[in-house]
Amino acid sequence: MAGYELVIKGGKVATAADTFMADIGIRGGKIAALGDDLAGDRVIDARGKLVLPGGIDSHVHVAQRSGMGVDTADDFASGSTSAACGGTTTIISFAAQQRGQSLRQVVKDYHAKAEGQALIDYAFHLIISDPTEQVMGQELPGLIRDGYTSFKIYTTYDALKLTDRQVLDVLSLARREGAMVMVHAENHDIIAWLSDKLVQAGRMGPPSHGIAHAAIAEREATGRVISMGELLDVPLLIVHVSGCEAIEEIRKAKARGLKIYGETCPQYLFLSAEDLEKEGFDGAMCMCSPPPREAANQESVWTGLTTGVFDVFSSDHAPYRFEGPGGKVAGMKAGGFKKVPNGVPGIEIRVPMLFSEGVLKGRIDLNQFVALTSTNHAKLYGLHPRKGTIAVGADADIAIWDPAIERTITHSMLHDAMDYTPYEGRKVTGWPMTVLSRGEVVVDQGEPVAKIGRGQFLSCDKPDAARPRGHLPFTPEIAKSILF
Ligand code: DUC
Ligand code: ZN
Ligand code: ZN
Repeated sequence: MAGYELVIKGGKVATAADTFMADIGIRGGKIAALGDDLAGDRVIDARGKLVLPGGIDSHVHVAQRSGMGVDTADDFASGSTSAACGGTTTIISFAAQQRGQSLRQVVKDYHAKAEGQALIDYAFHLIISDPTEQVMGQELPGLIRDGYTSFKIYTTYDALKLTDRQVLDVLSLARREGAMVMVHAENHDIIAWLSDKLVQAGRMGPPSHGIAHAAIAEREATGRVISMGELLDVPLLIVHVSGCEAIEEIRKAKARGLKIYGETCPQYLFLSAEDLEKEGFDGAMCMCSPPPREAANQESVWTGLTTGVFDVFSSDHAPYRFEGPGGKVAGMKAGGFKKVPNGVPGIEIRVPMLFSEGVLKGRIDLNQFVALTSTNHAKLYGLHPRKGTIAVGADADIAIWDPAIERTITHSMLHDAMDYTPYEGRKVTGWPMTVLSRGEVVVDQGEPVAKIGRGQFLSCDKPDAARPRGHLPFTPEIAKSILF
């Protein structure tokens, strides 16, 4: 069969491994051929353009209620539309358990929020805050087998924090079932102690958030969970890593051969502690956890990206509005920095900002860029090779980039439901002007053109990346009695 439903012609194609000139033939929503002179019913002229796998953003919060009871501004419709307009074709968001809730019910309720709402495909991670016997004995193993193969745990936040003993329970379950464990690693008591002291001293402003969430607290918890992962031989992914101290813990663990993965985000490259010091309440726009560090730290994050300490670059899009009920200003007025919802938006600017500052400025090459924004996410979370690459048989999730277009980021050009962007006024070069999801053009000339609700739920395989190394610090007999 020669003809294709759609051919993307004459573009420069890049994957995580290679860059080459090719036409792409698409049939039935999948990539059917890569070659020269392909003919199709419809043609997209990609001469002078870059043709890349659609981004995968494996850390986004949409249609989620925070521990403080604040709803994200974005639901699946606005969040997925904004993602697509920034070149992302798959998002993975969180079905978040609050204590006392059945995990099965949480997943069911979260599906109801997503059903018929997404523009692009989506999968779920789980958040485990209450590892009861029912959850650990039945619900979680069942959900992992049903395609929810990754979950996030926290070492901080009163409403979410697990004890070290609970972390070990969860890790041993992940090992047995083959799930990927993501960790929010900050030392809870250091943060709580510093916060209380700062409040007692009357230091209620956004900068105190950065001081309380000390880089040392991040380093300590990162090192601690890595030790627990090593003890039980369980791969771990440390999410939203901000400080050079935690980066160093991950680097050392990788150098010792441990399967420890790292994620960082735009806010740690493009924001700094100085942004928390802005006039009035404006500093609250840049409050997230962990917080942006001092400007010099940004270079360590770049080095982590260029040297492979970081496997994935995600947005950690946590869209809490600035104004209005539940917003950041209301939080500041109600009780200062401790009452401000944590998080910054970034789902639409994630890939373009990394392209502009990373690829065009020569810090990372195009193939590293594709790996960090797409391929590695698919591999770490069991979506590869269906997602995250340009190969025969993969879904035709493709972003066609104009590498020379210059744009100035303003909130008004973005498609989320927020009321600000912390990146207002930043100039970028390069933007994914045409985006396809399963062969359908969902973004044309930078604007959404497809129907909300076409996005499909993706069940995830158990990722190879989550398989233990087989190096336990116990004899096989002891391991058997401890772990199975
Ligand atoms: N952790 C996240 O992953 N996102 C937003 C806030 C937080 O603490
Ligand atoms: Zn977190
Ligand atoms: Zn997050």
